[in-house]
Amino acid sequence: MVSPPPVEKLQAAEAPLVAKVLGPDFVWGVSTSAYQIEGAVQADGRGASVWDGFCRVAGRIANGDTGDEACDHYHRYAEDIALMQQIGVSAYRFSIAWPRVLPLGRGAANEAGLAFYDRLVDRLLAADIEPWICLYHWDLPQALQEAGGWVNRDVVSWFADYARLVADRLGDRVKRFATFNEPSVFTLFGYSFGWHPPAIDDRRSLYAAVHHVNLAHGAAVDVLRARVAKASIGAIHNVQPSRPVRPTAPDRAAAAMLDDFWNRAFPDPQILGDYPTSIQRGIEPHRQAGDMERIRRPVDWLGINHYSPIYAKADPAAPLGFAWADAPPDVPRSPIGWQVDPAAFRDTLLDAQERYGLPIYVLENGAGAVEKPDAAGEIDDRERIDYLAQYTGALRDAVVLGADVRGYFVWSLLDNFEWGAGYANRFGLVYVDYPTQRRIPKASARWYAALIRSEAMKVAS
Ligand code: GCO
Repeated sequence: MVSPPPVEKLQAAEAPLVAKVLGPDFVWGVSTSAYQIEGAVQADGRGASVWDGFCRVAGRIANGDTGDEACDHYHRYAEDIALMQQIGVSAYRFSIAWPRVLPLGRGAANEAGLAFYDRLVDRLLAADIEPWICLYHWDLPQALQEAGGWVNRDVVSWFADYARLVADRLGDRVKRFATFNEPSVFTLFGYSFGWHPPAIDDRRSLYAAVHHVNLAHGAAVDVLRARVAKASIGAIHNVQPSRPVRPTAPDRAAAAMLDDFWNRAFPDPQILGDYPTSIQRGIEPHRQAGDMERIRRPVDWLGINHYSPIYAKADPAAPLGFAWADAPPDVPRSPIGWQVDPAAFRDTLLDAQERYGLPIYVLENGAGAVEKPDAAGEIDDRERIDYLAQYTGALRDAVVLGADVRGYFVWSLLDNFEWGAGYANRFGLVYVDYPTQRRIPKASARWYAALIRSEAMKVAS
């Protein structure tokens, strides 16, 4: 087991002056997800997830990478928690691997899988780091996919039963729960674009999945509210301005459709009580009496993931009439080419505050890069620091302008399995040398540690 670097190695880099006091209760965290970091996919009774199989379909994942080992967090969680302590975060958002605790997705629970999350939560609490659990970060048990997955309305009860198992096991120590991570991503990419499992392109299945995920969210909220004392519940949505790639009427219509789907198809019914108009017709065949009340269950906060604006172009042949487009060539970009636009982040927070009226936690923000240690064995990730400085500055500006933002979680603690990009794109504050599983804190880890300390030393104005 490689020991983490001594604390003095995490000396504060020059932390930017954070002019706006975010207050002593502001939550500074880091985020990960089960399939992207745990590895140990065959260990201790874990069942298969849809991603285990998807990674084995030729051409789906860069370099033929899989999450089989990932960051081996299943075995190295204590070391990773020590790194969180050194950075100084007060919260850690992670996801439960559904097939690790219910190998077939329903029926018999896996005690060894539950015991892992017991150990993880207990170690976090001992380190004075608040656990934030996300129930679903895309790793549906394969056995449930074979029973229809998100297209089968029975999935609502399967998910509620899974939520109950987690609530009863961990709810005495964990109060922060998210039902889903980025439902618009895994439904659109899984049932239209073919970039995620089950990689089908079928409009009816897409809308069925959308509606059943929303129903599952509502059912899980009810379970968590009933079984976890003082539960603080939300869902995590990717919220990003949708822009036409060209100033033409067809592309503007495509961007509006992508906006409705990407940004509204889940938070609107969950918080406001109905789907955007453009979505409603597709949902109709799957909607039953009382469904909208089953979906709109009281939540305590809105989780927002944000990286950059997104772009659409008209595509009449596509099931939803739009196709994904790259940002225009002349915009500032992160090292992996995502647009850098902190003003869009500020405005996203303000718009979300106005539309939904809930406390906001930013549960993912960060910058990817293709990087490796320099001759001295360090990773001087200046571009990531620059991105994080701009975006935390934009968050501060949004707060000054009235957004009730109460926390910020960097994606991610560790370099990890970046879905279709495999391990090529690195988002971590900490570098992972996969062949040895050695962790190397990057300059951005020191920068973030300094930012947190500079904030903590301030007194709320
Ligand atoms: C997402 C997912 C993360 C990604 C991260 C970088 O937002 O796509 O929640 O799993 O790894 O966003 O793409």
